[in-house]
Amino acid sequence: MDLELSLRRAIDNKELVLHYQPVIDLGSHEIIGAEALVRWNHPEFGLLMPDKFIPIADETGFIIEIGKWVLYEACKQAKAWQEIGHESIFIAVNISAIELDQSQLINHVAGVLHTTELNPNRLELEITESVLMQDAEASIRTLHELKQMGVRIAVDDFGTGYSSLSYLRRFPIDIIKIDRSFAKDMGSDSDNSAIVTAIIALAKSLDLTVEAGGVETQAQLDFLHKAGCHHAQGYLFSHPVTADKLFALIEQRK
Ligand code: G
Ligand code: G
Ligand code: MN
Ligand code: NA
Repeated sequence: MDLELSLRRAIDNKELVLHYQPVIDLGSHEIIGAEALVRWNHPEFGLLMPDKFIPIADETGFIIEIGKWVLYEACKQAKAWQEIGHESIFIAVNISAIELDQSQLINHVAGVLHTTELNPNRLELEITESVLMQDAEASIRTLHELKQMGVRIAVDDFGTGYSSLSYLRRFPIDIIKIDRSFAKDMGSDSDNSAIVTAIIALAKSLDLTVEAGGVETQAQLDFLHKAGCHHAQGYLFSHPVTADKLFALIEQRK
């Protein structure tokens, strides 16, 4: 069975689905947003996770089509949540290297915001630190165009790449997402605790919002709260879930 061939038909056959993982505000403990994470409901293999097909999609260029679909679905869903009473919910969407690199990205984003009527500042685009650094000058130009539309930019997997502080200052970014690998041992007397504390201080000195990923325990949450982290995500709050389940969680935590 050729995944590449069936991937081409996946969108038309409505086999792609989005799951949503909540983002929690550490001050209010409310759900303030969600990250859209794509899955492929494969007719033979069942629910496939992105690591099984995003690399193929990247190689074949099909990621452009998938990315367009994800952006549209995610913004439409965010608008729906807003219309049923959660006006300030934001949606975060992951953008891969190939998507960032193509000249149509700006037009796609503008088109989707127009069609869905989602407020641009309720859309957050997540780009990994290493992707941003591949061609830093080109990234800076693209990010400036996105910022001009009012979209917010998050640096994903922060701490795993090699961005220098001087570069970080030149990127027009809003949010730093600390990579989930740093959550391990957090709170105990470990290197990870020191790194997380330093990243939070750095983010604050640059006036950025800082979000921690991979939070699985109350001890990790307590540490982050004390360290002044703004937002968190992780299995402690919820795994990625369907849109309906996410809505129920939002209502529950209010
Ligand atoms: O839950 P999880 O297995 O969904 O996500 C694994 C990885 O796949 C994450 O690093 C995430 O950034 C990536 N990913 C998930 N959804 C998308 C998507 O819609 N587009 C892109 N480019 N990457 C995604
Ligand atoms: O790289 P990115 O942050 O875009 O991808 C999110 C990925 O992280 C998804 O695969 C998601 O399932 C996973 N994830 C989210 N929360 C946790 C967590 O608390 N622990 C672990 N181990 N993985 C998580
Ligand atoms: Mn992400
Ligand atoms: Na991440």
